[in-house]
Amino acid sequence: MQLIGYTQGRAIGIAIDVMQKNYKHATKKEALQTLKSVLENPQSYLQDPSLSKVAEVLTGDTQLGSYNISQAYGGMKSMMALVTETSLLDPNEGIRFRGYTIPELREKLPNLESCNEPLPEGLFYLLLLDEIPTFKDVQHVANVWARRAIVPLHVFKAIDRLPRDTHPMTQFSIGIMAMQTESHFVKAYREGINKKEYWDPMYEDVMTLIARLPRVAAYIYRRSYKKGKHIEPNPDLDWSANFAHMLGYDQPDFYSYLRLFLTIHADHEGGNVSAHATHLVGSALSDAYLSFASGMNGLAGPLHGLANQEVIRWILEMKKKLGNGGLSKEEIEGYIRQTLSEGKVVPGYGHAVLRKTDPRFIAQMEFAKKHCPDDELVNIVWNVYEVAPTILGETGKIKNPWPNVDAHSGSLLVHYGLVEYDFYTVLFGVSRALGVLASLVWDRALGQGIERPKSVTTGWIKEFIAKNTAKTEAPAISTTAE
Ligand code: NMX
Ligand code: MLT
Repeated sequence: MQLIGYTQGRAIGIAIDVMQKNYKHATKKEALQTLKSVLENPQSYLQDPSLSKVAEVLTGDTQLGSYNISQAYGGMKSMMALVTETSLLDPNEGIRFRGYTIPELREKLPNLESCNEPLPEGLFYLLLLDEIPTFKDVQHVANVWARRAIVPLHVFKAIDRLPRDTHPMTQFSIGIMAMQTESHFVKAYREGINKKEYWDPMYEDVMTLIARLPRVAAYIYRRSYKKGKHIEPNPDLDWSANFAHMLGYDQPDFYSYLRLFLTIHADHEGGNVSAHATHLVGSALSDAYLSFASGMNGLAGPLHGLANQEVIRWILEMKKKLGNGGLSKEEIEGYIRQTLSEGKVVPGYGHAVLRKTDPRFIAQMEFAKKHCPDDELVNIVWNVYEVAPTILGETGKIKNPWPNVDAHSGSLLVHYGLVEYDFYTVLFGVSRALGVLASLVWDRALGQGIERPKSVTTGWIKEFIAKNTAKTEAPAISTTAE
């Protein structure tokens, strides 16, 4: 039953506007200046009265979609109610970052001579500016992040107050929150900044926050698992390799894998829990630190980012139960059926939007085929992939029986020696910062409003059904802005 038709005048306006805009740089000499000048354009574009089409959709009430009661109870799946510029997810094809698929990005984004995988610095540039960067552009971003990477001492002290066995994602969230003392946005707001300028201190916070995340993450890893023996950053390395170095993994192949990992996990349009939480909290004009920490608290859920640790835990438990020898496909099948019969999910499988194998899974499978085709855990992951979709499909209720990004990452991390699987979601979080924080800058640049959907009670819905049994569409309550 249709509950309420809804309109998205302002949201559509922003989307069309951004899609039509051609952001071209005046100069590439000073990266920060360039980024800022590009970001300055959207507001003036939006406010140009000669652009009647934009003005029309901004004030218009064009219907974007409709939805039903089951969606209101079931997590708002498929409801188009958000505008996120940085990426778009097609159920069958998978993610496109600013229009580019993952294979295209592996081809087009700049990389180092020593490595075929893209530099995530370049992906961030693309997400922020909607333009494939040159190698020089990527160097600019890398330099800005390297300059801003020093983490204030009180952040480490805040983390150190927690018991050492605190889950790494909890430590990560607290570390991010502790960095909020440095927020430019908070200071600018207190000083009475004009709302048209919000994007500027937000951009500054975003660049500083991303610059510092690998250090905070590596600190948590070394504190939790390596007796607090920390490793100083190496400023000569790129963002990913330096992160790997601070974690304690200096193999060139691991550098490559981390570059790929940090690129492919960065964004998955706006409705996933971590992106939506960041956007939602940011809509109250909470700064980048508060907003991103909220996103990370969502990522820490087992149905979302924590699934990458759950996959390895599930595989290791299967190995323990069935013996440490090679696992036959029949044994794996039996274990999947047992997991389902115990009312548990098979981690790494299924998706709220995707209806095919996740291209992020495929990218990692390709990487593994090239770098470690004989690895035992990697082969178990591939064997699970051969049998799980059929079994999950047979249940008749799982909408997507195919693997998602989390089904593969853990096996590669174990391959390179990073076996402490409780840490895996922190790696996901460092990557996710690139997408959700680029989006947060755009949220402020485009003046997106405070998020405040209407909620009703079950009693209200029962009454609504009673009154409208014969109707398919009924505007029983107004959804226009209060
Ligand atoms: N194993 C067992 N049951 C599943 C699975 C799975 N992998 N996937 C979905 N189902 C169940 C689901 O729990 C639901 O059961 P019920 O009706 O009893 O509540 C039913 O199938 C229908 O669910 P869907 O509509 O197919 O999926 P939904 O959109 O609700 O959830 C996920 C999507 C991703 C939360 C779900 O597929 C899942 O729990 N997967 C395992 C956890 C996982 O891998 N999460 C990572 C997602 C990617 N990420 O990084 O965030
Ligand atoms: C993600 O990367 O955020 C996950 O695949 C979950 C989602 O898109 O809902």
